[in-house]
Amino acid sequence: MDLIPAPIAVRRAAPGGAPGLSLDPASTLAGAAGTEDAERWLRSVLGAATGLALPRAADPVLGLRLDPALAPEEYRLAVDAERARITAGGPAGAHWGAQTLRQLLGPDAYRRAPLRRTGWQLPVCEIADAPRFGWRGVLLDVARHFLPLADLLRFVDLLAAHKLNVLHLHLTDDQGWRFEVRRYPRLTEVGGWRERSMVGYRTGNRRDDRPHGGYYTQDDLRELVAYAADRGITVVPEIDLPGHTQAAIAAYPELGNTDVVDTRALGVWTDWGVNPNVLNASEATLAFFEGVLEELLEVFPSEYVHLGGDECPKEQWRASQAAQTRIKELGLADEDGLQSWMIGHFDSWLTARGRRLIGWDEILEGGLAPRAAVASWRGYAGGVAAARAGHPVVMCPEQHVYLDHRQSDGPDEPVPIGFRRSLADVYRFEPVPSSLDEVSAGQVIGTQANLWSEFADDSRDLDYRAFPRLAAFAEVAWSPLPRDPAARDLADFERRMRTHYARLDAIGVAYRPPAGPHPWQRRPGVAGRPLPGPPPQV
Ligand code: TNX
Repeated sequence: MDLIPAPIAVRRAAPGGAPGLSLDPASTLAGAAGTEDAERWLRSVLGAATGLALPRAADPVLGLRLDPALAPEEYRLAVDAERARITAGGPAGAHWGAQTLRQLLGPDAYRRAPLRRTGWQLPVCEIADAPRFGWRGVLLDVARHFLPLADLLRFVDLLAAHKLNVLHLHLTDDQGWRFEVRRYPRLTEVGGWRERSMVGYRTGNRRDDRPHGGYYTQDDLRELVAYAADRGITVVPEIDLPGHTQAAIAAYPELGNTDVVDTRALGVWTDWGVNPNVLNASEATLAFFEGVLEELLEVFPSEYVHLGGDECPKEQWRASQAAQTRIKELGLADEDGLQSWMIGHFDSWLTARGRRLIGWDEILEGGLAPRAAVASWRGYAGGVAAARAGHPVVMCPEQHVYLDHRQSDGPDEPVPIGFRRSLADVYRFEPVPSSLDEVSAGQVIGTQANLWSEFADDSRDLDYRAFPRLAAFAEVAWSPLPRDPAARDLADFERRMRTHYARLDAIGVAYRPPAGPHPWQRRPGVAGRPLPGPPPQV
């Protein structure tokens, strides 16, 4: 069956016993109340792959229903020689059950037109399944390189196929602003485009002369949110502040530290790295971003809203008379206090609107806002501190689950950066460090793999960096693996991966082959970043 991610429990009929359930033109499909989205999805993907119409019927061959005794994402799948039944706690669970059913039909079930009309068979089995974590996320950086909506929708399908349920969309950064804000049109008119891009790591000192950019209209993003929701996925938007904001400052120079730099001379940044041009902390700037967030909340219904908070150099605030006056007026200790105060402002602002702020672990510096959740990226330490203080935590340490980082230190790896993490390394990633006691461990609501895009400039590049490692990550986030990485059955995972590669082939995913990149996946002559030391252990 080679299911990925592995379910909690599988019972199979003895080999040579039951013949399995065959699907043919007489097969029917119907979902009871609450499973409509999963039913529609299953009919559309299986219909495309098999050519079967799968009409509704009172007593269908393939049936879906809800059972309130199960948790919302929990499902059971039972197949006998006559029918298959998916029973789930909620709509998302019904979708995960339907995804498992598709895996059971074999790799050809991932194609979008039938290779054959017969021979579609499900093995007789009983599966009981539910996720380990409620937040099984992937960050996509659509700011450094814009990803067209069609590619983004395809990526949602890939997440759903791996039972991942959060798409964290990094919508703004120094190099581009991708979210249409109707009251501030310059954010996308000016902030959505840059003149050129750095090619590869900065030491290579290479640039192209090709303008780059793009943005999503609010309707584009409403479509994305609905498409994801149909598949059990929540889109969590990120507006990064107060650092990583040069694109916004280029559009509206009054947002920057105008008493320190001539912000009117700033364009959208064309380099990669950490940028000194950050927001000022005036009332007007807070009000501006409240305006941005008002429109953001209308598009994204997610409970969590990510406000960044990472990598905000404080030099300009140290040099700015206005910032220093603000620090004194507010009775703050220093510049870290000022950033913490800004994040705290939006923490209350979001709370008052029934939402919740999540930020990168730098938001701990200068004091963590009362309701904020922390995405721990610089390692486990920020997440551990936040969990002990009773805050929700998403573990995404860059040493382990940054999928923009190199998969090997071989000479052919395209634009290699960061830590070296192979498929096996990601399989051994443990989101909950053993230093946390049981209560604090309960604050770890989940885990996330982050896919930054400075060095991945299109969908195929993203595929290469994300896969196959995202399959291992999905199993870490979903399956009840031993917490001790050494106790995990890597050989079994690798065996199941053989079938999974065939699924990825059928979808058309440009993954990194186990033996190394195809010639067309290499980027000879484009500089990467030298390998740092080995990652710290849990
Ligand atoms: C650090 S992760 C960043 C990103 C970069 C990434 C590259 C984080 C919160 N900040 O801005 O894209 O490294 O791996």
